[in-house]
Amino acid sequence: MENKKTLFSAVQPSGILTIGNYLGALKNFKKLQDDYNSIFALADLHTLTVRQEPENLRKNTYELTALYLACGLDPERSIIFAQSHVPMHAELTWILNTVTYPGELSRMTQFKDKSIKHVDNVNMALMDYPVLMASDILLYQADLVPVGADQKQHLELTRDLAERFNNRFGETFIVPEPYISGSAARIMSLTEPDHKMSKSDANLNAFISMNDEPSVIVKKFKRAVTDSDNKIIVSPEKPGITNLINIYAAFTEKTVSDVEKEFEGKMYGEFKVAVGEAVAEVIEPIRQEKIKLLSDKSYLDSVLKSGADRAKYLAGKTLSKVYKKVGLVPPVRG
Ligand code: ATP
Ligand code: LTN
Repeated sequence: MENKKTLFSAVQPSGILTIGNYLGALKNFKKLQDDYNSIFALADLHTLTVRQEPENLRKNTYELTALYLACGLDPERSIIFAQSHVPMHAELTWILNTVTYPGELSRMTQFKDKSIKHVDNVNMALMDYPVLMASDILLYQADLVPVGADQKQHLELTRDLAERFNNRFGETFIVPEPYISGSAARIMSLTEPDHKMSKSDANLNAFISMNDEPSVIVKKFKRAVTDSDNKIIVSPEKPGITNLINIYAAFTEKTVSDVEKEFEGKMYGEFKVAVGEAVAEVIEPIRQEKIKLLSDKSYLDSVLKSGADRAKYLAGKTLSKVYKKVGLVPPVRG
């Protein structure tokens, strides 16, 4: 590893990603990967916290691997791997569970939301989700963790657990910093702009998937919910149009105020088409590249294999240190 700080992040292979995931996470992964020793996981164990069709989970795992690569993550420069291929994640979770209190987990917003959404399957792993996430991050001694705004609370818990462990057993973990980027960190639904855009939304018009073709993207933006006046400005009273401005600004790399100026006096209809076209222009080459990559599963397997080998080496070092600190007798070698 080069003498740089370490970056870790992960995404769940729980479905086809949306432009929310792209702007909140993947786009920043690419931007930051060269400035850090970068490690990107597919959080497949996290995905099991809600019911999955096994066949879909397998398919989505390859989809996400291909998407990582299509978005510009480079397996030569960054470590790309599946969480379940590196057993230390589950092992460190057990140890961190010993310094985590149930009350801390039951008040997590995501746990409360998902408990309502999956009322027939509120399982222990769903509650323990943030501890597995803390293990992901702390195993690699990560300094920086790029995520969307919805993950901020989990990052705070990670920091608390790292500090608590360090206080109890002596300096062991680096306490990581979140990286949450501005107005693109929380992209909202196109049909209910007061809700987060989510890949698991039952209404397909609520989100733009990374698999949507250009004509579909433009059509969905034309239908996006806005308000009845015609001012293209950011305002808390205008969540729909604010969301579209944020999306347009992020995809064209313009500032929000430049976008407001660009569309001053224009009609919503014209603006919505411009947003759709700007999004499609970025997404379409990624989609094409992903299709190409998906046709070579053995290449994707080889990327995950070499990523897991490198990840295991780093994770093993931290886990040995942790086991020693808590007083577990190391196994005799040979
Ligand atoms: P689900 O919608 O199925 O609950 P999710 O998309 O929220 O899942 P992940 O796939 O694990 O969950 O999210 C991956 C990354 O995308 C995380 O960093 C998350 O913060 C970010 N993200 C998710 N939704 C949005 C959004 N609407 N806007 C910005 N970032 C987002
Ligand atoms: N819970 C995250 C995905 C995730 C993650 C991580 C993100 C799992 N482990 C470690 C950053 C660091 C989510 O985005 N829903």
